[in-house]
Amino acid sequence: MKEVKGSRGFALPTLLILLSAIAAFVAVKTLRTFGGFELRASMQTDKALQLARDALIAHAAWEDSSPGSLLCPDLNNDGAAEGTCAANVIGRLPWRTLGISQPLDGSGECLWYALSPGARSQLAPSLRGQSQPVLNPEPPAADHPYTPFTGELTLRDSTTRLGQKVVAVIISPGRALSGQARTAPTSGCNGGDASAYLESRDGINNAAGGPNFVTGSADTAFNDRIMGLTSDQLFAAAKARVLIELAGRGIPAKTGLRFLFGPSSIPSMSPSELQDPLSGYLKIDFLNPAVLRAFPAPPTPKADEKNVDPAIEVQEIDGCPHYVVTRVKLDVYGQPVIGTDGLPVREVRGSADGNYAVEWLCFNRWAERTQYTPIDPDGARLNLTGWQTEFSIASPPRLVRTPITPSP
Ligand SMILES: [Ca+2]
Ligand SMILES: [Ca+2]
Repeated sequence: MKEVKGSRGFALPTLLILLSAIAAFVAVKTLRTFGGFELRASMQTDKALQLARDALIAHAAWEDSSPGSLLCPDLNNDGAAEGTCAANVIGRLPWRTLGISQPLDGSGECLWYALSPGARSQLAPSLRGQSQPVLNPEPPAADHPYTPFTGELTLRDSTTRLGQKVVAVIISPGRALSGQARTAPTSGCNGGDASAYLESRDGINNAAGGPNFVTGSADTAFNDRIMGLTSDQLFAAAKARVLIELAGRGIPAKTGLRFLFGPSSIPSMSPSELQDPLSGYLKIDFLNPAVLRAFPAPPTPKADEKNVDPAIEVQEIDGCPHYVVTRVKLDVYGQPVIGTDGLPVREVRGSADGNYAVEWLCFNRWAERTQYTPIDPDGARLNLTGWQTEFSIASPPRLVRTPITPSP
């Protein structure tokens, strides 16, 4: 009994100490696990935002409307971008159209996305420099002013109180906060409108669709995290595409300057005649029929009873070519209208379908911002800030990065 008593007397404090130690261990472990969970969620959000941004940049570089233009958000929650969208709409990231696996933030939510109205790829290249911004971030030539494209959205950091111009924003909505009712997923993402996901801070409501957005540290009233896509990031990739289209593709050369220098171009041009002697930039007249033939043109449209003798013609807008479809004008009886010259009168039916490099190169003023060096006998070197390419009739363009060196 004594032994038992003695052992019980020893056991109780030991047990208490042991229990306290276990409690402390569990508390520390729980805190660590919770902290680790938060950290992992935050890293997952960063990863999703970066994947989305990279995919948008890659898509914009190969956008045929104008390199650097961006696709519309997904407005009906099916993962695919809408073909057209109004200015300042916000929707979900169109991950299916971007060709990536669905990026989810640290709380398992789909990402939201909004873009500059002037960056929408639905806008015809011929509107650039007219009613829509020129999609070119480089400072303009003195004789042809435009505003270098920096994006029309402003992303404010509520912590630093600094704002920056961005072309697009990608938003991690975070978990639902008090008052936000999200519905069950119907097609991959949870349902509900933007206000069920995005909040306001500093008088800026992220759910409003822009042009102002706000990011900052999370609390109980705000947990959106936004990554901006700057013009610099966007065009670092898009400029490489511009140089490839200018130089020309195919072996043997089928398009671009390489075609223009070659024997298939009638007349062919000599590399030395395309340099502006004063500025060293590329000097090319995109309205010159030989130059037009060096770039893909729309196919001749099909004829029917309303479209008599349809043809592709070039309309000049501000020194640039714009492809339109023309046809014979018909009177109310369906008979050709004859002009004073005795020939059928023609009318413009509308813009030709599709996007053509010769249009977006000209309307976005890329040639006049590209440094050009002829290389004998049939090649040249092109430079845009950050990129260089050399090519000849036989050699397709080889792209080399040219880092910006600090000025002395
Ligand atoms: Ca859609
Ligand atoms: Ca939120």
